[in-house]
Amino acid sequence: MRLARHIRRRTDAVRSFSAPTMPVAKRHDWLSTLEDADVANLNARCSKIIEGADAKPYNRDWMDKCEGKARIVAQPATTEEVSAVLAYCNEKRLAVTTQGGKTGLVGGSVPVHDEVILSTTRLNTIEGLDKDTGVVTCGAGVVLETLDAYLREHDFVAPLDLGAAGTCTIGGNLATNAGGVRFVRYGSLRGACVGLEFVKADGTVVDCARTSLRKDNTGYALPQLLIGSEGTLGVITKCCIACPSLSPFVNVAWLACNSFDEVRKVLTTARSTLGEILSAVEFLDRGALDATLRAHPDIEDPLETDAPFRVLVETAGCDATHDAAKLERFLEAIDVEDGCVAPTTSAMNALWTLREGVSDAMTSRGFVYKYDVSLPPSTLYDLVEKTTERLEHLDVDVAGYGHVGDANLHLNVCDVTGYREEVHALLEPWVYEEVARSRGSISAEHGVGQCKPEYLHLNKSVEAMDLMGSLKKVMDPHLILNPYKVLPASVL
Ligand code: FAD
Ligand code: 2HG
Ligand code: ZN
Repeated sequence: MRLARHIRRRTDAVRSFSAPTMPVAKRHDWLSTLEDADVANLNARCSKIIEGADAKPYNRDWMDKCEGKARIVAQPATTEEVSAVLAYCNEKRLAVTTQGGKTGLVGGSVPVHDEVILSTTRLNTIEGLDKDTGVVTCGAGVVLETLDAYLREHDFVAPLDLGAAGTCTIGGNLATNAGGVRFVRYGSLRGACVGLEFVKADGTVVDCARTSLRKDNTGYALPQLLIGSEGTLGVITKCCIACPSLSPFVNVAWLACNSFDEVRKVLTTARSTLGEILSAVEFLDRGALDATLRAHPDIEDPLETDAPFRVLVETAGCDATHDAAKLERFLEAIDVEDGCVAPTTSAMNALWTLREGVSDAMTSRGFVYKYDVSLPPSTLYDLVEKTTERLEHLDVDVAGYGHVGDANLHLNVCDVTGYREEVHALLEPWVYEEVARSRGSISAEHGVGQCKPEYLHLNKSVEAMDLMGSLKKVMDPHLILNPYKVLPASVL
């Protein structure tokens, strides 16, 4: 029993710049083009403006798939500067893309054309923690791992955790309503966020972050509008997040399963035997495991079996003896091919690296088509099998992994030869239509970004999409905020 924390290296956000980019939406003709006079005006309003070659890395996304052509990056240090930048851009009809850690996986954080990039990374002050309520107040640009480290010093933890924690920002997490590996324990960030300060497109600062109260039912929940809005409704500048207490005793079990049904049984048994100490249930298939093992030659799979699935079950509790007894009961109750419990903190970290390293391993190997879907648990893995069959004649790697505890599958198809129209056409819209046929969601946790607006109708009714368009026009009448993202042009 030990106090554990897996440490991630910083996600390398700048890759080779050599992969081809995806097809993009046509530029809106109502938006202006940035002139030299605008740059001078923005320089007067914002304490840091990045220009020219230095702006290039901010234009290319983490996956090396999407590239914009922004001339400048505004990096405000205060809410007032954010407000001044937006007020100016709104008046001049200059489009703005807000960017946090740029780890988003749907091309939401980079411009599509020549939008001004508004980087939040200097809004990185942690204002404080209310130890009575567990509510932490901080700037939107605080890196998730930094926030979590701060909280741990005070015996609290962030209510979410994900593989990009060393780079992503809490503002980006909120803007995408990120899920991650603790969702099964702490639920959605929507529940944890008790206050937000945000800036509307016209520069108005809306302060709903004045309190660290956990309960406040005074009318419309405005922060909820911003959560998951992916930079299309406003810029989040500050947040108040209710954080759980630290559960210091952590265990990680690594199990080999022969079928996806076996994986599902592990999940139900974990829920019933581990109860409140269950803190993660993740799975990988053979394709994902091979990719991550290849990328981490220093790490060995402790299980020698060829069984096609691995499940990572983590517990985190406050009483080492009680936790050990529960874990024992869980291990006795499951029927799997093989399994082990990590004997040391470094062994735990290695297992987490195998799981969280899959995304990076796939992306480093070639061009990756990524699908992040929710499906009914009983048919969750069928999509991976059908995809493998559909692409059998092509030389591509298919991997299925994800947050099985939340019925969230990540389907990755990697083509080492680069982007191929033929592969793309076989995958889309087919994958999204398959998901819709199974009554799943085409975006479980990554959002819509620039990759999926044209498929939004598969999850939203006409009336719901129209209302989304109306809300957009109320919040951002000149449609300058993150254009070409989330909403299809048809509802604007
Ligand atoms: P960015 O990528 O910079 O931006 C994402 C979106 O939010 C953009 O649309 C942007 O315009 C908007 N935005 C950013 N900041 C603000 C703000 N302050 N105000 C308004 N809009 C804003 N996601 C998960 O949900 N679960 C996972 O388990 C997970 N694992 C990942 C693992 C890896 C290795 C990587 C690379 C990514 C992973 N992601 C995961 C995706 C990504 O990390 C999350 O979506 C994260 O929340 C994005 O945060 P960011 O600061 O990098 O935001
Ligand atoms: C994960 O859970 C992330 O590892 C990334 O959400 C998934 O890259 C992906 O497809
Ligand atoms: Zn994920």
